[in-house]
Amino acid sequence: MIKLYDSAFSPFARKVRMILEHKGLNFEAVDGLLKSNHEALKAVNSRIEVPVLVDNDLVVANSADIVSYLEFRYPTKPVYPETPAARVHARAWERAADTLVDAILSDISYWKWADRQDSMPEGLLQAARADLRLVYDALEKDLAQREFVSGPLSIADIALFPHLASVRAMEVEFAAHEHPNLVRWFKQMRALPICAADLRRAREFVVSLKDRNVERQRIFWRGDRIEWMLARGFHDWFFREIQEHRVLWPGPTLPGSMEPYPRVL
Ligand SMILES: N[C@@H](CCC(=O)N[C@@H](CS)C(=O)NCC(=O)O)C(=O)O
Repeated sequence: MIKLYDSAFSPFARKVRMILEHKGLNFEAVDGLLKSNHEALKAVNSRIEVPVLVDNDLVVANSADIVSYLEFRYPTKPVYPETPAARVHARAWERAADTLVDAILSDISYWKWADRQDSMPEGLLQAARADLRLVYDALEKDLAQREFVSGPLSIADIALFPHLASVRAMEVEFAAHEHPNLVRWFKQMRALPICAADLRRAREFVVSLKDRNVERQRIFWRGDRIEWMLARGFHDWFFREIQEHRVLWPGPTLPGSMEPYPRVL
């Protein structure tokens, strides 16, 4: 029995859920970011982050590690490419999606969903546009030669999709006159059943956000998102966030003991 601590709002959880669906695996999804599920999530991941995958008594946290576990344990319909070069390329894109694209898009998203009265610091959106352009240019180059980012459909495409699906809403979109192959790729991805289902869940989540008991007062910050904010010069803004108690930090986390995890749900 597979259980996924999920959230339709988390690009990392969305990546894992799409891979479970791609592989045709049965699983139960629990919204781990609902406040009512925090204790259950904390019992399997003391960082209190989604996604976490529980496969019988085995707990796997961190999306890239979950994907790697799923590839090893359920190898049918692989998402890691076969050739060494393509595999390295696809994993590098997964990492770029997880650490760079996520950081930029998260850091400009707070004024869209968090419960706050201020507006985005001046220059932040421009910094996001400049850095995302580098991403779009690199993808355009790769996609000029291939149907998907690393050849056949792979972890690269699935990791990038949830992020790139939000760029229009975040006002940092790419366009056909500059990035025609990227636009072609996005349309092709959007039509895949796993992506169409993902978009439906994400839209439903956004529409019902105000009625959901999720944290919207304080923002959960961690490594890459802080790095991008500081590296782009918004340290004063960030330190004010800390001083004004609008920051939540992840808990410390260590590998489990290889014992069965505590059953909470
Ligand atoms: N490195 C982790 C990152 C996961 C992550 O950042 N999860 C966020 C949602 S996107 C989270 O659970 N944050 C806790 C919160 O928002 O309360 C992974 O790849 O799984």
